[in-house]
Amino acid sequence: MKTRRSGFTLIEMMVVIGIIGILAAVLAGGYTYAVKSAQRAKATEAVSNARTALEMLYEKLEGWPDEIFKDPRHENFQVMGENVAKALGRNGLLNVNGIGGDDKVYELRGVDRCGIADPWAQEVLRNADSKLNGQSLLTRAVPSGGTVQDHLIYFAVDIDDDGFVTQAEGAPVNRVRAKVITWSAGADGGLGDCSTDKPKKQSYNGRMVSNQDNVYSWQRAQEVR
Ligand SMILES: [Ca+2]
Ligand SMILES: [Ca+2]
Repeated sequence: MKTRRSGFTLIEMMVVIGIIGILAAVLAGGYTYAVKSAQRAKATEAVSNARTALEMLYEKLEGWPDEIFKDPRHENFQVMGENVAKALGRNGLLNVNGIGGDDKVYELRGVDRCGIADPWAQEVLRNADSKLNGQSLLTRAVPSGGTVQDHLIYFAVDIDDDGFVTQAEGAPVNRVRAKVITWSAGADGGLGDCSTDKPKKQSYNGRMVSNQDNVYSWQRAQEVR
């Protein structure tokens, strides 16, 4: 006489648990991928808006204002910091809040709101106490890597009007056929080597960063090697 089985055997249970585990991993992976690509799309938009605003500034003033090259906090590299925000705000090209007020607080909030910081930093800035001064916001850590300062959008312009932005003019690659280029170091807040599409990690401020997550306003076809 056959005995009737009820319930599941241990092996059946283990198979089911295994399948649930695999499904969960696939779904979580898909979710992470979706979040990452949404962040990247936002960064591409922010970088492109920054480039357009700078191009419009050039058109409006028929040249580059000195102040965009002179940000006292970022002497040796070009980031879209407070002076750029001011220049764009004054010319109505970006909505910068609080200019003329307590500038250290409001300019950085303006930078946040008008998208001069990339999306990874904007998330930190949105949650930050607005009473902190600008300097301490700049050194605040961003979860995906680096500090807020590493996540401001970079720019370089065609200073000598020859139709190219070159390395000497601040481009991170040899030369690009453009009036203005802008870029973000990506989620990790460090540029890595921009001259190659090959995945490359390198040390930046004591941590490893990648060139794979960088976001550029130009296409590789615009580059002259
Ligand atoms: Ca040039
Ligand atoms: Ca990077």
